[in-house]
Amino acid sequence: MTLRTTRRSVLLAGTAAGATIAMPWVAKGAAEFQLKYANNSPTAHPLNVRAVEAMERIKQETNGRVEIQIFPNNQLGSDTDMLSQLRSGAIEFFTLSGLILSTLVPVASINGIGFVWESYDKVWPAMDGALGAYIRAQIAKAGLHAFERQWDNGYRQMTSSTRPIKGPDDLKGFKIRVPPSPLWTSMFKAFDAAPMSINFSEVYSALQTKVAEGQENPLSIIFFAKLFEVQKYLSETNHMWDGFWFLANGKAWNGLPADVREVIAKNLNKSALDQRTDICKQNETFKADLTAKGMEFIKVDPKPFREKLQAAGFYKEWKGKYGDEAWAALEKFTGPIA
Ligand code: X2X
Repeated sequence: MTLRTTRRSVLLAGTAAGATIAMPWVAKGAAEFQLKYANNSPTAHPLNVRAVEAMERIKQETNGRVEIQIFPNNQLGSDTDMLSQLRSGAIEFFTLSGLILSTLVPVASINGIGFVWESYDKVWPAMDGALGAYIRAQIAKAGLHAFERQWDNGYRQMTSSTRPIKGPDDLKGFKIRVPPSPLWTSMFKAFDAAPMSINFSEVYSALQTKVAEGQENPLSIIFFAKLFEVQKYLSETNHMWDGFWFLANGKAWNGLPADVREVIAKNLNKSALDQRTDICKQNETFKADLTAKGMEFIKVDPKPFREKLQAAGFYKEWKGKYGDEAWAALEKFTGPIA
């Protein structure tokens, strides 16, 4: 399927769902640099709200030379499709979970190792510091540019339409959707669950048709993608922390004039920080919001989950895969793992 066809067909679907973003700063044919940015997130999600602000500032500060059009909500296809489009240059920008990016840059999933991040006070110094720099250097080797500041996806929670997940034993044989990434599949296999790799663009329908019983995502995604309509139980597992890298096609990025690059980078990095604050603030009210939508929250003890992963050899296996240097860069911030 060509990009053109994909975009047309999905734009139609997007319009029906009210999922388009008004972009008054985009005037077709006017700007010197007309660029495209795509993502998988609902339009009301802080990722898109803050991206809109960044693109407005970028247009202003470049005196109209740069217009970046946003394609939210999988309008251009799944994460897998959009990653191909980014690599081929069909789109210039894309935000992607590091865990999914690991299909191209293996070390990019390292921050997703389960049950290692005590709090955001540990996460951001790592991702803004040496761990993030290490990952970005590997991303650059794959021909992509990652902006310094990562955007927050969040701490992930497990949900289910069939049975509540209270401890690791409840995951036995559980048909859980996971994003396409070896780390996710490996972790849920270690729990003896039955993980199925499905792109986010297909998650709502996979849950609705009960192809999958459950899934796991941060509260913001569960709320804005309306997963509460097709899921009943929400277990507060905080099992992984996940963030979005704001990525550019390396060739397209390096082809832009230095002054333009500076304005784009400055504004994307600023909006990333604003977006992180939004997620934190909204997390305070999501529990009440999702309960009002009919979800039942379950408090869980993370300890038995972690012990199960350890007993299954999960940490040892992934330390071996990432290598000692990367693992040390992680442990520098999380403290000793396993
Ligand atoms: O696919 C998911 O579950 C999501 C939305 O969290 C990611 O982008 C990894």
